[in-house]
Amino acid sequence: MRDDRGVTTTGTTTGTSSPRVRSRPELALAGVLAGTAGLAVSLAVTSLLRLRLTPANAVAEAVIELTPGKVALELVHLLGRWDKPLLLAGVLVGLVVLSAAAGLLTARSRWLGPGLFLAMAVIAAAAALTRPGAAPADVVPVVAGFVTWVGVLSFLTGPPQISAPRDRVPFRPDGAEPDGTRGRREFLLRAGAVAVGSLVVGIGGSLLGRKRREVEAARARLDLPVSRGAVPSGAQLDGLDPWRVPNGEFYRIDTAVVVPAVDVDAWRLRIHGMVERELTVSFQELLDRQLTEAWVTLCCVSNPVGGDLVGNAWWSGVRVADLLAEARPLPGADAVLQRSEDGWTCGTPLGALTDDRDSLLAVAMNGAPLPLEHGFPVRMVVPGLYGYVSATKWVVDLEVSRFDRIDAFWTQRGWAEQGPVRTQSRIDVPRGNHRVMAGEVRVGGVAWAQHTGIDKVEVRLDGGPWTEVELGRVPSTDTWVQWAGTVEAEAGVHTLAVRATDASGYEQTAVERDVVPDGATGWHTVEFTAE
Ligand SMILES: Nc1nc2c(c(=O)[nH]1)N[C@H]1C(S)=C(S)[C@@H](COP(=O)(O)O)O[C@H]1N2
Ligand SMILES: [Mo]
Repeated sequence: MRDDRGVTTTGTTTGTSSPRVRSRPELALAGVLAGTAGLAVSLAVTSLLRLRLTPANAVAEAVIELTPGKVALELVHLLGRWDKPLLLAGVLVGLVVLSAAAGLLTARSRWLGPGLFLAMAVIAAAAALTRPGAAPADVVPVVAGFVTWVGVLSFLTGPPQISAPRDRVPFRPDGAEPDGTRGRREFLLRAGAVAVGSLVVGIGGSLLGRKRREVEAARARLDLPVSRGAVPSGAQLDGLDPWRVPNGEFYRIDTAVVVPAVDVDAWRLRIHGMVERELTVSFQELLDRQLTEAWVTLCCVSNPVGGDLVGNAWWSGVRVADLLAEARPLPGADAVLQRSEDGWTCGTPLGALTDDRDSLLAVAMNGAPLPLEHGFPVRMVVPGLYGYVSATKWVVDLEVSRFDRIDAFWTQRGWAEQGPVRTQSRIDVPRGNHRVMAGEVRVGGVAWAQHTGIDKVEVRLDGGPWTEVELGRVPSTDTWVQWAGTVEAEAGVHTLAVRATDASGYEQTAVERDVVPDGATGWHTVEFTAE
C-alpha cells in the first residue's frame, strides 16, 4: 500500500501493533545495507576458508573470461594495470544498484526483494563454480552472503521488534505520525547496527585468514641460491630508462583478479602427457637441480607500437629442457600445454622448451624470489616468445602434447597459436610532445628481437634520410638493446621515427598492424618541439 505522502506501508492491520512505515529512501538504504552486509560476510567466509576468490572477485573473473578476446585485450591496452580494479569496482557498483533495487522491491511484495537477491546469488554461485579448479566449498561464501542479504533485508524492512501499544505513544500536537517517527528512529538504529556489524565482520574477517600475508611472509623467509646479476658494462646508455627494469616497475599482464597466493611447500609441478616418464617435482626438488641465470626481455603481444608492455630482468631458474629430458617426450609431440595454479593455460612449441635457449622455470627475478604478481613461486620464461604463449606465472602443470589437440586461453579467443616476438623499436627520448633545445637533439630508446638479436637501429627526422645510431652492448640476443644518437633539429615541430633491423636481416616494416592476432607492426614515431 502507499499512503498520500508517498510512504510505503505494509504489515499488519490489526491495530494492536504498529504498521511498518518505510519511505523509499529508507527501503533503498535497507537494500544497500543488506547488500554490503552480505558482501562483508562473504569476504570473511572466503578468507576463513582460505579460498582464493570472494564471490565478487569470481564474478569479475567470469566477466573477463566471457568478454570476447578482442575487447578484453583492448581493455588491457586502454587501462593497463588498472583494468582489474576498475572491473571489480564495476561489479561492486552493480551490487549496490541491485541491492537498492531489492530494497525498493520489498514495497511491492515481500518476496520480490529476496527474489532479486536469490538471482544475484545464483549468478555469483555460477561464477564461483565455473572458475578453474573450483570446489563445492567455493559456494559457501555465496550461500553465507545470500542468507545475510535476506536476513538483513527483513530485519531492516520488517516490523519493529518491540511494539508499544498505540495508547502509550504520547499525543503529538504537531500532528506528526507517531508510528512513523518511532519507526524511523528504530530503522536508523537498526541500520547503524548493520553498518557497524558489516564493517567489523568485513575488516575482521579479511584480516584473520589472509592467505596472501602468509605467502608474502614465506617468500620473505626464502633464501635462494641466486645472484642479483650485474648489468653488463655498456648495456646502459646515458639518459635512458634502466636497462634492467626493477621488479616494482615491471609491466604486469594476467587474467587474475586476485593474485594467486601459492603455498611454496605445497607447490608441485607435474610434467605429464606424451612423455615416457611422468614427473612431479616440489620446490625443493626444483632447487636441488642446477640453477641457470640469464638476462631475458619479456614482451606482451598486446604491446602496441611504442608501448611499455615490455621489460628486461635477470632471471634465475632451472632449464625446462633438462626437466623435459628427464620426462622424455614421445615422438610426435610438438607442444606443451602449460597450466597455472589459477587455471590459465598457454600452448608453447616443444622445440622452444627443449632447444639450447635458456627457457627457464624461474624462481627469482633480479635476485629476489618472484614477486607474487610475477608468478611466485615458479613461472616460465622463454626467450623469443610473447608472454601469452610461454610465460606462465604460478605454473603448476606441463602437459606434453600436440598443437592439434590443445586449446589455450588466448588462442580460444582469437589470438594466434604461435607467438614469436616481432622485431620492434621504441623512442624514449625525447618523449612525445616534449620541448627540447633546438640544435643537436639527443634521441634514444630500446629495440628488441629476442633470440634473434638486433643488428642495426636507424632514426629519421621529418621524413628525411635514415641515419644509423649507436647501440648499447648486450649479453645475448635474448634482451632488448638500448640505442642513442643525435639529430639536428631547428626551432619548430618535428617528427622522429625509428626502425630496427634484426640479425636475420629483417628490417622492420612500416606497415601498421594491430596487436591482434600476433603482435603489432609499424614504426614508432614521436612529435617534439625544438625551441
Ligand atoms: N598464470 C598466468 N600467467 C601468465 C598470464 C596470465 O594471464 N596468467 N599472462 C601472460 C602474458 S599475456 C604475459 S605478457 C606475461 C606477463 O608477465 P608479467 O606480468 O610478469 O610481466 O605473463 C604471461 N603469463
Ligand atoms: Mo601478454
